[in-house]
Amino acid sequence: MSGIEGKVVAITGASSGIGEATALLLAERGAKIVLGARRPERLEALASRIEEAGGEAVWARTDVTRREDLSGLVKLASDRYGQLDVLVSNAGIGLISRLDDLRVKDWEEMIDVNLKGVLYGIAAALPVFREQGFGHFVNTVSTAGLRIVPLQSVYAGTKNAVRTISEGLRQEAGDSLRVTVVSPGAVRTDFAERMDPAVKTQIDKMMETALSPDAVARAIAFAIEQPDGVDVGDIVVRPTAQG
Ligand code: NJP
Repeated sequence: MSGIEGKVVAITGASSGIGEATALLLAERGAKIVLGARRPERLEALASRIEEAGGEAVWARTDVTRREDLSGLVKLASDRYGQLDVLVSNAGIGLISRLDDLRVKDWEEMIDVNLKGVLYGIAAALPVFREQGFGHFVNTVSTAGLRIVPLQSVYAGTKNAVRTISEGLRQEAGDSLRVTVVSPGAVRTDFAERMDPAVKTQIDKMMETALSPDAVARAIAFAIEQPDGVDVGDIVVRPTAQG
């Protein structure tokens, strides 16, 4: 028995990249997976892939900017599997640009997805975790918040807000709930697809040495598999070559 087998794990941003890799790894190790993202066709295909490999998965179209969608995702876990052990709040976007460009709509979108999306996850899962007497929040943040560089200030700000809230949550959580933040460095995913072409060239260069999303999935699995009394608080996973 691993510390993952039988756990019910809900994952936002499960339709691609780190979320998808995490779903596949945890399912392979015996977790029951509840998949959330906005693209149902990708979630349906991923759930089928997990089931064909002998695992268990359900999915719900989930836009993390809508509080009721997070409530629905958590309810799906409880209705289908009777509990929720872990919520991985992984959905995120990186619309990076110079502040001078005043891309205020992009700033707002990052706040809505990266910050408010995680808060809505906490609002949905915390009462359930309290009622159960156990639960684990895993929030995907970023090395962008550890080394602050031009273009990434609003993105890094949303991620560091989550880092701060996660630490406050950990302190309030008491001895029965666990809280983990995972900071990926450059990871080869669809993350840069929506970036401005000028910025994307810079990011594409970073992607030459980027990690496979499996590397982050393994870090998340490490946090989840620990015995109940062990809270892995903060994990940084970046390419050896990243500055
Ligand atoms: O990127 P990608 P990653 N509601 O684009 C979902 C952080 N990170 O795996 O809704 C719900 O493949 C989207 O699904 P869909 C990053 O900040 C990455 O790299 O169907 N879901 C997709 O599944 C993020 O927090 C790097 O479009 C929403 C997922 O989010 C996390 O890693 C570096 C949504 C994004 O998958 C996963 O990103 C780093 C919404 N409103 C931190 N909007 C990196 N890749 O280099 C988006 O430091 N999604």
